Amino acid sequence: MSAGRIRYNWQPAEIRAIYDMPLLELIYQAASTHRQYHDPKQIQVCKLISIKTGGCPEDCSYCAQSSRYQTEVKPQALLDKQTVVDIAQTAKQKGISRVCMGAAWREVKDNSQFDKVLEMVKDVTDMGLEVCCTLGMVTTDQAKRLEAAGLYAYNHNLDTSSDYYSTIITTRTYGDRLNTIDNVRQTNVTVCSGGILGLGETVDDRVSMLQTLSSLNPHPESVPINILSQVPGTPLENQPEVPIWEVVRMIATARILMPTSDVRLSAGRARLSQVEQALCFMAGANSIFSSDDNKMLTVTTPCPDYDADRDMLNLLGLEMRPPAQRPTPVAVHN
Ligand code: SAM
Ligand code: DTB
Ligand code: SF4
Repeated sequence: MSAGRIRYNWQPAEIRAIYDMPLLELIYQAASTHRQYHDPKQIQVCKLISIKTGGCPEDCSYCAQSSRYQTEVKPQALLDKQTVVDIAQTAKQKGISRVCMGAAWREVKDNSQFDKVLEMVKDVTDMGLEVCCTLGMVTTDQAKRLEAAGLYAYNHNLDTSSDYYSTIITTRTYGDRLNTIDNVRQTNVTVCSGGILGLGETVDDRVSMLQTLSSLNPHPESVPINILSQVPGTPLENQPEVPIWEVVRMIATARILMPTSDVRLSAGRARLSQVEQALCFMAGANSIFSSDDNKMLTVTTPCPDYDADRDMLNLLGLEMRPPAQRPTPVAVHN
């Protein structure tokens, strides 16, 4: 294997061979690749803000915010700008360098709500933070408006393989997802796209998703790996827990395939011990989400606390990465 070379043509058999490597060899190779492109002492700590919670018309089988399922999430109106700025200010004081604003929307509509989101993006960007938005599908024109407001990243996950997608979501297609990612790529906004472990997918589905992500040129600058949070009331409420070894294999494989990307240990981290998280960092994860309200986007999914995370990073000799200077994505051809 040519560890560390940037490639856009990884084949399923090659990816499967990486994923199935003896575990310690896999971690060693991922850790080596990680060190070629990143400072391994640095972890980016991000804060999620659910700017518009619940009532979503999509039917994503894992999601607490879909209006199709009875969950403990109560729909709320769009937050006002000052609330968002205050949350971002506290996060900044705690050393957080990136704020991700999520809305439970199928797609962005050109209306006054979008205008308000653009203002939030501008104000939080002006605080010197990296701002990411995850608002559902966007057109190229909407991506350009987000770019003009200063947006640093747009999150739009593939979630799983193209084959398994329709088992999990029926209200949109994999092609819709790729199309939005492509629309964001028409701008200088960076792309954040990853998936979820534990939806009932096979290892080959994971391999297929990683192949799709690593065939994007440029690679997504950010690849979140979520562990399913089994939300009561959703069709996936009884899914078994994902073994930690599979989480580590997925992170390590993502790190080897997409060496320059940030690999984010996202939903599901709250149930991992410090030792398990340290293994994920060794395998190439270099970002986490942290919070002061004990939740990721919604109450269904716990998130560790800023102070606990700072203590953990100190214990491991890791440091919080400052906000990035804005890079310009560059296409590289094989
Ligand atoms: N509505 C927008 C969309 O779907 O693109 C943005 C928000 S959505 C909550 C963002 C991502 O969160 C999803 O793509 C999924 O990967 C992740 N997510 C949502 N619910 C989850 C759960 N119960 N467990 C793990 N990850 C979850
Ligand atoms: C991502 O991949 N994970 C984050 C962020 N992108 C938006 C969201 C996780 C959501 C967990 C479910 C919840 O909080 O309801
Ligand atoms: Fe809506 Fe996003 Fe949840 Fe799907 S994942 S139901 S699009 S909020």
